[in-house]
Amino acid sequence: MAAKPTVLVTRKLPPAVEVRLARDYEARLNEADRPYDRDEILAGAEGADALLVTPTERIDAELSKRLPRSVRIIASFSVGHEHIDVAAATARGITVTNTPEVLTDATADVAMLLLLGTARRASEGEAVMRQNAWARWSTVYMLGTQVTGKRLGIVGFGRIGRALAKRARGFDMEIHYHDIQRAPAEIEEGARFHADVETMLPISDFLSLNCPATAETRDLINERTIALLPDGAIVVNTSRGDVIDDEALIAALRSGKLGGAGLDVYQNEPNVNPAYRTLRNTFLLPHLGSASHETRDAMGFRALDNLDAFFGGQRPRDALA
Ligand code: 8YV
Repeated sequence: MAAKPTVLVTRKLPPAVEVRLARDYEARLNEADRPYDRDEILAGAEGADALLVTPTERIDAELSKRLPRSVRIIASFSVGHEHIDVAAATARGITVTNTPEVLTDATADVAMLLLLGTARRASEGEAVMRQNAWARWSTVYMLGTQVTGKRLGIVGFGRIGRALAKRARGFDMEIHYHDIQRAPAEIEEGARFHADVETMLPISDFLSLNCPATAETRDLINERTIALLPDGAIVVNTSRGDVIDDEALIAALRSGKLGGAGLDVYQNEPNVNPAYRTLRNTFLLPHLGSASHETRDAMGFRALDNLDAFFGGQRPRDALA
């Protein structure tokens, strides 16, 4: 029987995924789950056939070049792949894969949670209960914004943006979206397309960011674009922190230009801009978009399916580039 391929696994994976890994591969596991630095990745990759990584590892062009020749595939446990310079890896003859589709519903659920949680001041309400600070009920106590009937602008109408639209329709929201290209009518299901994000912002009572982090989307939410939103608008982000200029968003939350922000992703995670924590009108989660048992297992299995295909001599279904 042929030797099992060796895989450097940079982070701890869900138990069922590690069991399958150990069955089919010579797995170099990270039991302590302490993120590896560049030298540790390089040392661990020595003689390995594959890397199984997450967004906490940055595989940029320089690191790609220094990877041992033995490494032929990098499977990422994520749909986002901005942490890997795919072109540089491809130039080295390394295949790169991600895990699309399996986290669509979980992430759209969290986007809807952020939307509702921010609109209805769930963080503030929860804090009052936990601090035993609820003095009395009143007709005007902790009033929020209702989502029913409001206009939702979705930036990025890919799988997650569409799944959010489906959920928001259940709340009778009016759906608008901006993407590079218009979706077919059967996918739009009445959602209104905006070729320019500038035309969508002024009608977005709620704005959800569901686009990948690229050079084009970096700081998309900035002082200029925030000014285009209706006063009191609510912004939610389940994509990547780099899509938002933190200083501009914080200033708009402070001034009251924006009604609130629901955030699951941040620049420089986990070292989040501390101002977010001090603001009353933020609803904050620690990057939980795909964090359900079912989804994290599915992501791990999808990454393994990609490795299995590759070492079985086929092109993995999620090969990038
Ligand atoms: C995960 C994500 O939390 O898949 C992605 O791109 O951002 C999240 O779903 C994370 O990447 C898991 O590795």
